[in-house]
Amino acid sequence: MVDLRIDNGKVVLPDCVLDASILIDKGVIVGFTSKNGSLNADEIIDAEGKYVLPGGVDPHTHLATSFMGIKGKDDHFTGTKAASWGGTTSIIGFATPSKGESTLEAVTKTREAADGKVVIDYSLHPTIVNLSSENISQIKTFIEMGMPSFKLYLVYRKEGIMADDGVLMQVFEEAKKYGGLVGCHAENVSMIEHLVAEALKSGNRSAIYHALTRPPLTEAETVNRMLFLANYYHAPYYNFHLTIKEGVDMFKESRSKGQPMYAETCTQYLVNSEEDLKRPDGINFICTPPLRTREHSEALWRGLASGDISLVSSDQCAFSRDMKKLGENSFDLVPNGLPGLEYRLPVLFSEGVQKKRITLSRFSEITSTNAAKIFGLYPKKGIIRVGSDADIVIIDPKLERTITCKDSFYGMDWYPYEGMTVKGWPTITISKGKILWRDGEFLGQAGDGEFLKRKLLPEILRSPAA
Ligand code: DUC
Ligand code: ZN
Repeated sequence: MVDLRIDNGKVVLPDCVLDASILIDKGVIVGFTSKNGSLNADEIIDAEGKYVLPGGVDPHTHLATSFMGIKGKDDHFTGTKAASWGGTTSIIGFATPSKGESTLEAVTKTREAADGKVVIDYSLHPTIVNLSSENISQIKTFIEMGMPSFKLYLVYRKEGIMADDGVLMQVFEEAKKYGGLVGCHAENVSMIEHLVAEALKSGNRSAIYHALTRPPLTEAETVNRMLFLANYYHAPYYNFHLTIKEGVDMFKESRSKGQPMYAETCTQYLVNSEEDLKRPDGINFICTPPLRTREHSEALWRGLASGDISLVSSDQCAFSRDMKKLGENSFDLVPNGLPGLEYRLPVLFSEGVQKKRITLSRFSEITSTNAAKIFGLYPKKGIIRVGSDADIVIIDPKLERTITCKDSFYGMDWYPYEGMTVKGWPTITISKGKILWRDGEFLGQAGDGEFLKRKLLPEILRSPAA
C-alpha cells in the first residue's frame, strides 16, 4: 500500500516516454509498475491521455520584490500559489541587499518573509552588490548554507545594486576557491547610460527607446566578457536572461570547447518582441534586457533545441499598470519587469512542443531537469525517478485556454501573454506527494513549501553538463 498512484499517463523520463504507473509514498517516488499496476494506493489519479512530467523548476524569480523603489504585486504566498497552478514546483529567488545592508542580512530578511508562506519549495541566490571584506568571507558561508550560486547585476548603477568589475573579479576568485557558481545580468552599463542620456536629451522618451538604448551590442559585449573571465578563472558561469542571437553563438562556441557555461532565456524573449513596446500600453513591456526582434527569438528557440541554451526561466517581476505608469512620460522611469511565472510551462508547451520547435523530452529538460542540475537540486528535483521528491505536473495536451488576467492570483491587470490561446495545460500539480492543484481546485496551503539547501554537482562545475 502506498499513498498515491498515478495510472495511465505517458511518463516523461530523460530518454523515453513510458506507459507506466508511478508509485508515491511519504513524499517521494518509490517505484513504477506496468500500466495499471496492481499495488494498492490510498489515492489514485487517472492520467489517461495526459503527460506526466517532473514539476517545473524556475531558477529566476523576484517575488515580493522591491525594484526601482516600487514593490511588486505578488508575495511569497500568491506567487508560489500561481507558480504551482502553472505546474512549477520549485523556484529560486534572490536575496538582494537594500542600501547599507549586507547580503547575509538580506538572506535572513528574505527567509523570514518566505518561510511559512511558500506553497512550493524554494531557494535563494545571494546577490553580491558592494563587496566589503565581510561580504567576501560570506561567499564561503553562503555555499555552506546551501546557496552556492550568486547573482551579480552588471547594470543598475544608480539603483545601487550594481557590482563593478573589481567586485566581479573577487567573486569569481572566491567562488572558484569554494565551488560556487557566478551568475550575471550581463549588459554594459556605461554604453547604456550614454545611450539613455542621449535619448532623453533629444526628447525620445517613449517605450521603444528602452530597446533602442539597449541594443544587442550592449548585451553581446558583456556576455562575451563574462565568458572570457569565467574561462580565465576556469570557473563555471551562468548567464541570466540571454536575449540575443550573438549570445547563442558565443555559448555554442564555449560549450563546444568543454567550458562549463550555462545560459537561460525567459518565456517573454521567445514569444514577445520589441514590437510590443510600440503598443499604446508599450510601457508595460519594459524589462531588462529589453524585448528584441523576432530574429533573436527564433535564434533563442534554435539554441534551446540544440542545447546551446540550457533552460527557460520566468524572471517573474510583477508590476501592475498603475505601477508601470510611474514612467508614462519617460521610459527610464518605468519599473523593469514582467509577470507570468504561472504561464512558463503552458506557453512553452504550446509554443514549443505543440509547434514542434522542441521535443517533449527537451521541454522537460528546459523547464525542470537542467535548472535542478545546474543549481544543485538534482536528483531530488527535476526528474521522475525512484528516490526523487514526488514533484510532478500532469499536462493535458488537448486542453485549450486563453490567457486572461481574470485568472490572476496576485491581482495582475495585464500579462504579456494576455489573449494568447494556449494548447496544453497543467491539470494536476503534485509537490512532495501532496496534490496542490486538481482540475482548478487549490488543495495546498501556505507553508507547504520549505527552504531548499543546494549543493552543486561536481560535473556541473567542470563541463557543460546541462
Ligand atoms: N530585469 C527585469 O526586467 N526585472 C527585474 C530584474 C531584471 O534584471
Ligand atoms: Zn531577474
